[in-house]
Amino acid sequence: MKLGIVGVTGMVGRVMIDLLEKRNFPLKKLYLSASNKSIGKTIFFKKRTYKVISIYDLFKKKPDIVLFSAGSNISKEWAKKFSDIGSTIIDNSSAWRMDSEKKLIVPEINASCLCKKDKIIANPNCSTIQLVMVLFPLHIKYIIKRIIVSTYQSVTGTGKQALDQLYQEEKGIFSKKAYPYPIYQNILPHCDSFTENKYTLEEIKLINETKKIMNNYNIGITATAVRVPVIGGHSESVNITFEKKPDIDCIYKILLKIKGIIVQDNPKKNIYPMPLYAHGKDEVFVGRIREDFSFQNSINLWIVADNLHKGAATNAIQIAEYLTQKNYV
Ligand code: 11C
Repeated sequence: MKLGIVGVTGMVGRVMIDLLEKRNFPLKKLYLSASNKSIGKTIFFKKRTYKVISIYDLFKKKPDIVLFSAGSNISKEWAKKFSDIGSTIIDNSSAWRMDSEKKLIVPEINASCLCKKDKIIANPNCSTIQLVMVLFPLHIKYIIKRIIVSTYQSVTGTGKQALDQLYQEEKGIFSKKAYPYPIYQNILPHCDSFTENKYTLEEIKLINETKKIMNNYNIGITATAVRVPVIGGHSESVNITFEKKPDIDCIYKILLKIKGIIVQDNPKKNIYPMPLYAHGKDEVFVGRIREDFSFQNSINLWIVADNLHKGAATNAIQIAEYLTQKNYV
């Protein structure tokens, strides 16, 4: 397998490298590419050094799989060029997610819809992935009618500049590098840009991508996405209304069986998911599972995951692993 990464020096790209090594992904060749300012930098992988190359040079290598994580402009410009020469692209940007001809994949839910012909595959937004991981198995059992989700998102979702802003503000240096206001000791009800309808793009992604992955456009979803001064992962408070009456014990049993989900829910011992513990992990953590006594057939729960892991790099590499196992590349 000849695999390339576009955007290797970004926060997600770095995690991709770590995971390829940790998961012992079957590689014959690895090509690492990034923007002009990073060309020539050295990256360690399995005790070897790799030089960062340009996307043009990566293109010339004709990789079998390319993991794109360099923003939607680069994906729009390059993904088709790569697919035309036979590469399969797993794209971590929003460029292709809502394209009706491209599949939006969370392997635990819908990898089985992939086939050899899929040359550009979209990796969902981080806050969507952790949400659907928990929602989908519950939807199969009880049929979801409506979801109200409020997110508490790590600054790592914005990128290195946001992390710098947080660290600088901790030292008393205010620079507005990534956000219009301080993020240290503050929270911003604002992730990504605002749209005409007063929702942010992050909220719209959560709504549209969830429906597409669950292949159900009847579910009502509303979202408020909030940035918090946290680095370990995204958290989500979720209120779910089902068609059928849910049983809390049964919900535990369902979620305990899902690979990739860890239930952390013991109020007597103060056990619940937190970004501090999700940090660096590949799983999605769920807890605070309880009945909503104010509305019929409804529950509340709390989901946390490291947005750079399952929310981005882990999910992309799981897709690559699936394609490899199925001989689709
Ligand atoms: C955030 N979810 O936390 C975003 C980052 O569409 O892949 C990822 C944006 C995307 O700000």
